[in-house]
Amino acid sequence: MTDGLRVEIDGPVATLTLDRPAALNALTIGVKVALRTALESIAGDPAVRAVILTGAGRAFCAGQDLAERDEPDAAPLDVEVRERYNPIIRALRSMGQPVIAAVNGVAAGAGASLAFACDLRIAAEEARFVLAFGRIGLVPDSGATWFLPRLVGPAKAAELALVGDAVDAAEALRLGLVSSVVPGDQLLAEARAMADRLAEGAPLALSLTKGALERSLTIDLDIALEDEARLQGIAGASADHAEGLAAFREKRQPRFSGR
Ligand code: T3D
Repeated sequence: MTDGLRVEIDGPVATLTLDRPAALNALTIGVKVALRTALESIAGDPAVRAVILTGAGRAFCAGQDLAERDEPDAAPLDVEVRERYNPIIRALRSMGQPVIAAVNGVAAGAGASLAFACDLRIAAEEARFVLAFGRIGLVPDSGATWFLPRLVGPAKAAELALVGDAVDAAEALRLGLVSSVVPGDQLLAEARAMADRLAEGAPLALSLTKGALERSLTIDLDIALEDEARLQGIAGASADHAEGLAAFREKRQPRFSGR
């Protein structure tokens, strides 16, 4: 536990819990530094094969801790975003392991952005997403303007970002913003079940797939086809592909090593 972030590694799954429930897990400098450090450390740990990001108490994350904004030595916002928020988003997107956001409650401002930057989102029935930036005269940041149109389409993204109404869990499911909605008391078990399934997958193939999906939205079909061919060359030469083929022939579950 460091500065409002709990890091638990249990077998192949790391669970990161934003843990300042009295402030709805709002992001202080300490939490941002701890989160970035944890993500970068996990990215380099091949024993961790899936990650869960969640919040303690009734919120997922209320975004920037607005109390810190009253401090006289607070950094200008462009510096804060560039130096503290953006590296977290880059870490989430560049790490090979899939990351599941277990959205237990309200996700507001950069808290919503954090959830959007994860590979998968499972929501509790109590969850809601609020693009709260406009309410305090700010623009969506931490990737929100990039992720949201890709997740829900440009028209809905414009409505959510400009009007700023909350999206409840049922609406988030309808929009495709989350994969499933479950009762709050089952959220972590569902996220863990999903993480365990991902952890049984071939790590190299999952990592390459994550990268391909990331690139696919900014390249044309010809480039995507060549990208897939290149990645298949890498995956096809891996020990895990050989193991997958052997397991198929022997009618057993594969045991992937990540090589
Ligand atoms: O600034 C920069 O560095 C640039 C980067 C910006 C990125 C951003 O994230 S900007 C957006 C910042 N976040 C917000 O504007 C959200 C502010 N919070 C809310 O709008 C509401 O709290 C929620 C919609 C999230 C939840 O509403 P509700 O009614 O469920 O809870 P509440 O009563 O408003 O809040 C409960 C407590 O949490 C309360 O404290 P208290 O009165 O019980 O002592 C409240 O002050 C505290 N809290 C909620 N959000 C924050 C917060 N404390 C600090 N920072 C917060 N963001």
